Amino acid sequence: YSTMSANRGKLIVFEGCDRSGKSTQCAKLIERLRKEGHKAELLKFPDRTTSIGLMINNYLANNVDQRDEVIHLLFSANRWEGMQKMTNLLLGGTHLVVDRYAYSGIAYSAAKGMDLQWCRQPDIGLTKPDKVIYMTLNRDKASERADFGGERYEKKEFQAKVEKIFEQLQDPTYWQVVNGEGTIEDVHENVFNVVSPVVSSDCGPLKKLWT
Ligand code: FDM
Ligand code: MG
Repeated sequence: YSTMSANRGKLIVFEGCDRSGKSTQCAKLIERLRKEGHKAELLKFPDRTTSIGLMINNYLANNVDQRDEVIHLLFSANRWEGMQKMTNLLLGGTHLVVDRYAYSGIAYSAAKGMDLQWCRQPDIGLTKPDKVIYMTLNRDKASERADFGGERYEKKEFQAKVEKIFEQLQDPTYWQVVNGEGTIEDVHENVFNVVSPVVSSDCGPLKKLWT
């Protein structure tokens, strides 16, 4: 078991508000890790390709409404249904770069006024990231980058609430804040400086949230 964990892939999660540059940086990081000879896969939550993901997509597109509790549990279930694949890849030595995870689940739901401790429960036991890169961007700069689309949650006032919750969730033992301002290349260098020591170290066996 220890041999397996010594060579396991690392779970790197990107979090942050909309337009902070997560998706761009995830793609850059994957490219860089592969160029340096690592096995690396990109994952994204919500994963809209599953049947639960399709329900989430319909909710985000405002095609259907759901009770806050229901959509919260669907987002969590969408992570749980990906857990076997993730575990297999990690134990097989593939690094995973994940665009959003359980922290988005809590931040967006709690920003609606839901109880934070209630929101945390369904994700207890998911694989714990080895590093969370929390991307920040001044909200005025974020709205300059591109217009928000029509999806639910893509509103400036709501994003401000989400940001507040993310700040409460930050855990300095495995989170690193990366400022999303600057060129894509400059931000990527900052990201890589954080990730590089993580992929080359022995992080021990996989751990679980929130223990
Ligand atoms: N979101 C994302 C949630 O509300 N809960 C979650 O658990 C996750 C993973 O879904 F507004 C929100 C965050 C965002 C929306 O995300 C869709 P993408 O990254 O724009 O696809
Ligand atoms: Mg979006």
